[in-house]
Amino acid sequence: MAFSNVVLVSLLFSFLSLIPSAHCTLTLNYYSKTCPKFHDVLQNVLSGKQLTNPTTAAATLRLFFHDCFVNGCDASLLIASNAFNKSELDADVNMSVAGDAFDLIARVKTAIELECPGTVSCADILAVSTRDLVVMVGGPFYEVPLGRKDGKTSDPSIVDKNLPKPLTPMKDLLALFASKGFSTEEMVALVGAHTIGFSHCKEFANRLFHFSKTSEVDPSYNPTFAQGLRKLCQNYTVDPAMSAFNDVYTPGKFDNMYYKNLQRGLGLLTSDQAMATDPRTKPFVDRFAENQTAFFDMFGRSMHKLSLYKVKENHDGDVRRRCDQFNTIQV
Ligand code: HEM
Ligand SMILES: *[C@@H]1O[C@H](CO)[C@@H](O)[C@H](O)[C@H]1NC(C)=O
Ligand SMILES: *[C@@H]1O[C@H](CO)[C@@H](O)[C@H](O)[C@H]1NC(C)=O
Ligand SMILES: *[C@@H]1O[C@H](CO)[C@@H](O)[C@H](O)[C@H]1NC(C)=O
Ligand SMILES: CC(=O)N[C@H]1CO[C@H](CO)[C@@H](O)[C@@H]1O
Repeated sequence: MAFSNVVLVSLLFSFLSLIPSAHCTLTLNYYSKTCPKFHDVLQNVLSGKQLTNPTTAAATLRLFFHDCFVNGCDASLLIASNAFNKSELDADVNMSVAGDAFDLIARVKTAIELECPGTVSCADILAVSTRDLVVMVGGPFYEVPLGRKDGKTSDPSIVDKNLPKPLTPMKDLLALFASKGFSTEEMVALVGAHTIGFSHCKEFANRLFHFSKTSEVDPSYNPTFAQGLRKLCQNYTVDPAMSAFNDVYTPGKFDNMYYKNLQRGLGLLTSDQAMATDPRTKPFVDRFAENQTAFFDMFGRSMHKLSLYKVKENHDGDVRRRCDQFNTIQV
């Protein structure tokens, strides 16, 4: 009896996985015939760029996250505003550090257009570049199925409500991720991306200066860390470029140090630090801090899932000739 239940359950699961889903035609070997050198060409550009500009990996990872969360992984965030109307990019909460990422995608696209014109989408280039850069800085490998098309619209009015902010309350962060199909554990793993890269002072200055009536700095900061940040950010209003590493100990390495930092009050953003105390997220922070393999497994799985979020296929999209412009300028 117990045995047949097991068989039934596993049968049910295999049926469930046969139900066609939105991303059923994406495949790992999508370009194997049409652009066999896709991955070699991309790797070549990537490693050169990351070597000369070590901030590229973090910038690209963040760009990818924002592109996917705003109407799916369709490279619509790469569209530049034109004389006629504004694009998503214009509305994005601070893509100011992302210059390296845009430059990277443009370079990869140029190299790939020479090899196989009109074949590889910008959305696929962004998805694979992100994965390869994560691996390059020490993070986990995960499969990225291919065949995404590039979006035909880029709407600035939907950006804001689709992206999390440092002061978004935890219940709203959880709801935002849940609305896109991500569990609490998957959210905690994805935000582990903050193990690389940096944030501008204005994103956490509220925690450093006049935090509350009773406390100048946010008491959930480690006090020594807070004093260091106050020094670093003292001129941030006149020099808005001032910024701090998201992971103070190993800023350029993709590892689980981010979660260990949270346990010691070294989380940079309000939303980072909150994950270490909120009872819904704390168990995952503690597990990822303890066990890097557990983090890497969940991060890889969640990134794979993110890379499939609301992808456009076939006639829902294009293969853009340039990643920053629609093929026909729309007026
Ligand atoms: C709770 C949700 C999240 C919030 C509130 C948040 C917020 C932020 C903020 C404010 C910055 C600093 C931007 C700047 O000053 O230029 C940042 C940086 C960054 N975020 Fe997030 N983020 C979240 C989740 C994620 C996720 C899920 C990913 C990727 C999977 C991600 C990847 C990054 C990366 C890599 C950077 C560094 C960018 C760079 O160095 O250029 N973030 N984030
Ligand atoms: C411009 O407007 C059209 C029509 O509303 C829209 O489809 C397109 O995404 C908009 N953005 C850009 C940058 O052209
Ligand atoms: C802030 O500005 C003051 C006065 O211009 C300067 O002496 C100091 O070095 C600056 N601090 C930082 C961290 O840039
Ligand atoms: C760490 O996590 C991995 C993956 O979840 C698991 O297989 C392993 O047993 C864990 N290691 C420890 C020491 O708990
Ligand atoms: C939407 C938003 O907050 N944009 C800001 C991002 O940062 C730059 C420079 O710090 C500001 O000029 C933008 O207004």
